[in-house]
Amino acid sequence: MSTFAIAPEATLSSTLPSASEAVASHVAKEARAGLTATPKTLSPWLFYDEAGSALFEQITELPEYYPTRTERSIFALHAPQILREAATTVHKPAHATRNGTHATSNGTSSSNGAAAPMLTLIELGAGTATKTGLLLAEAVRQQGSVVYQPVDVSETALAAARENILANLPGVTVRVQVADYTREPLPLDRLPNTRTLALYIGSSIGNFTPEDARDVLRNLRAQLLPGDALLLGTDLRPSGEPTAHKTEATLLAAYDDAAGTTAAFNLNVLTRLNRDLGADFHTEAFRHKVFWNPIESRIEMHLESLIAQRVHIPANAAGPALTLEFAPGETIHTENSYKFTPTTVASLLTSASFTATNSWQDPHHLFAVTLATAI
Ligand code: AVI
Repeated sequence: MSTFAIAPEATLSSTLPSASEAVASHVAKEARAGLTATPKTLSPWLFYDEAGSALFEQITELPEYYPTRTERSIFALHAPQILREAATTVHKPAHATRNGTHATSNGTSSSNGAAAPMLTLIELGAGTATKTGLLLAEAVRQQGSVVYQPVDVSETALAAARENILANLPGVTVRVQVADYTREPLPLDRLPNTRTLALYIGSSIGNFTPEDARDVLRNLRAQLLPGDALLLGTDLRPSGEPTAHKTEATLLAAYDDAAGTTAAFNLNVLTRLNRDLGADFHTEAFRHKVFWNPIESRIEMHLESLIAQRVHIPANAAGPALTLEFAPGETIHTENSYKFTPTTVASLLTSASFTATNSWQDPHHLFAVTLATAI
């Protein structure tokens, strides 16, 4: 699986390479593997150096990029119900009925009179946790306090998250964890009568192939107990109905905005390779290219070579010097952003031993937030 991770700084000792050396070697390996493949690819985690992370923050504010604000609007409207259901939904496992067939029961609320468990929130790929404030504030309102465990590979983003939450959200205890959530274990703080609610929001799951997305959710599921909950944010596929608000054009605009911010974000990966690996990409000889792939149900981002050209990468720890040949029109495939239907979300969840219990969409069916139970 290609991951979005670097070795966490916290685990490095003086006998091991420094964090920046570890990142550089990871970048070198990824670039070598991707750029010598046919067709050429680069892993999307390479976008997120300092400049790329700042550009992504700008993307989330663009008028065309609806996912961030739409997901936030769903939380603004439904956070009370989402958290109540996450704390109280009881999943009855599959059982034999009288006539011998199997049945499952989803989304029935606890009615045995026992106090609802307290929720502990864990967030995968939390970054600076700007998306999470509404949910945390509601958890404090319902429970009086909440333990929040943001997980991310970036120690600096987590430090910012902790500072921001401590300053603005009294009642939240923050326990940061520097880790690659795609494959590392996620030690959870478990107190009596608590239930874990894992947050995987922002449609980050959409940047994985279906197989890798399943593996990410399976890694999470392995850390949870039956009855724990997952809140998953997914961008929706246009329905294709003639009256639908969301069309292919909505998607293309979101990934090819008029201000050129997404183009700059995409091209920045070449600047990163020039800086980190001493490569000699001429960024002006490439262009940002986006298309909708309806078969795979994904937006694809590419960097298209405008001319026949050669690019050099000097020898490094990952291997000898490379000369890359580009034909005019040849592309480097830099990102997939998968778009879902309620059915594909439900089957992804099932493949990782979760069952969807409820979901919320905005009125224009741009985005979905799905609550699921670990089974
Ligand atoms: C981080 N991820 C969910 C974004 C997306 O929409 O796939 C990354 C992005 N790429 C271009 N614009 C935004």
